[in-house]
Amino acid sequence: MIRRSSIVIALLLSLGSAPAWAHVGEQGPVSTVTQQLGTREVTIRFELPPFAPGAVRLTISSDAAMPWTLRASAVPSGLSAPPAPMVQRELRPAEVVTIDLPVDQAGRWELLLDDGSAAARVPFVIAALQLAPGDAQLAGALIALLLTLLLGMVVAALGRTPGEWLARGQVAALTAVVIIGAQQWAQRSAAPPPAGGRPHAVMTLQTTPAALLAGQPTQLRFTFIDGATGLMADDIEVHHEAYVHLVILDDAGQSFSHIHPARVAPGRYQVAWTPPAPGDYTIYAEIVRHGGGASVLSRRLTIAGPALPRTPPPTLPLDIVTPTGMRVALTAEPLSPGRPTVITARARDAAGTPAAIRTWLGMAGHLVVRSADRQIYAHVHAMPSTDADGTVRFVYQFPGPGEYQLHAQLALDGGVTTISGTLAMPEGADAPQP
Ligand SMILES: [Cu+2]
Repeated sequence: MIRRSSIVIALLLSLGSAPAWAHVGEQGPVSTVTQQLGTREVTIRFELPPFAPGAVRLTISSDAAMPWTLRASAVPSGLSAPPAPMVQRELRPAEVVTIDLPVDQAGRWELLLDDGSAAARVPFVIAALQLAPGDAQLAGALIALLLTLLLGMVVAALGRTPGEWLARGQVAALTAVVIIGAQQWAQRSAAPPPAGGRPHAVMTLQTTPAALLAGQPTQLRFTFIDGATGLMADDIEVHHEAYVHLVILDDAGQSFSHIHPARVAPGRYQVAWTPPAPGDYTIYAEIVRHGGGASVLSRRLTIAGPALPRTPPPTLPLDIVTPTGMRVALTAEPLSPGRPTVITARARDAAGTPAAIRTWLGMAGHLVVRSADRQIYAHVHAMPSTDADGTVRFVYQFPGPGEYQLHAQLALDGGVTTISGTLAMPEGADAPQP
């Protein structure tokens, strides 16, 4: 009996090969990527098919103020030229278009986008349909066990003693379930855990032109290099709907840009930016590498040009009127060492009715905080509010005394509104409470 059972078990076990550690797609079936294409911010929502052949559905919108032409194509990763003519669409301001692009095989693909002058390549993965190793054997053994148990119940109900063959079958199926189940458990326990981190990335910055002048359109080109191997860091993941969140601040706290470079090649990103005024600036690039946490890399820039008379940034509380007639107020609780501070942005229309705040980059609001001495940099998010009262709240614990520059961003009708000001925590404030 034991010999026959062993043959059944061996047959069940021989149905599959050794397991391999499966790597899931880089993105889920639905994801959103925002990046700058030329002079406009373009948001692309990907809906990936569960398997190939199929079609990738793209829903594309932009903040363009003028009509523009978009061309799109999906190519297997590494192909430089699209094998088929690119799909071309004319987009009016605020128009949302849907494009279906065919994909005929599983694997790594790139979406090629261009507007006639600027281009971007966005990688995506079409998953191959497959069972986890061992799943088929385990399912087979469980079905065999179930069938023999059912048969045993039927035989018992008929008042007969189960035959020896039935007992052998039950023992074989039960043993197979135990062995395959234990193997599956051991394999999954032994599977490598998600990587605990990545080496640091190095960021280089080239500008065109090389010498920057206030008011002159400039191209910023970033290269991200793996700090341990020198290879291009092509594992930068989309986080908060973009690959690279670029925040550019001047030292005085008067200029603020939050833009998203387009991926143009593995590890390479590019964006257009026009320096608003002469002075010294810091560029902060926020990235997340696959298997690693978020990191912020920075570079200094000096912008030449005739000095402009500029007023220092105002101190909170603030109340501004946007070009579209919305009123936005920015207020904060008094700063207290060792305690979180709530900063509130409230938007109202001209009649005083709470304004609708749209989600932008997955969040109801963004707040960049930097200390005037440039030692502290923070990017704070407000969670989407469930009560539509035109208000978002940020929570931040200011780490020490000194002056802080704040830039809050809300997506209102008519675009993203930025409201900038300063706050100070006095020297010699009470020590943090334990
Ligand atoms: Cu961003």
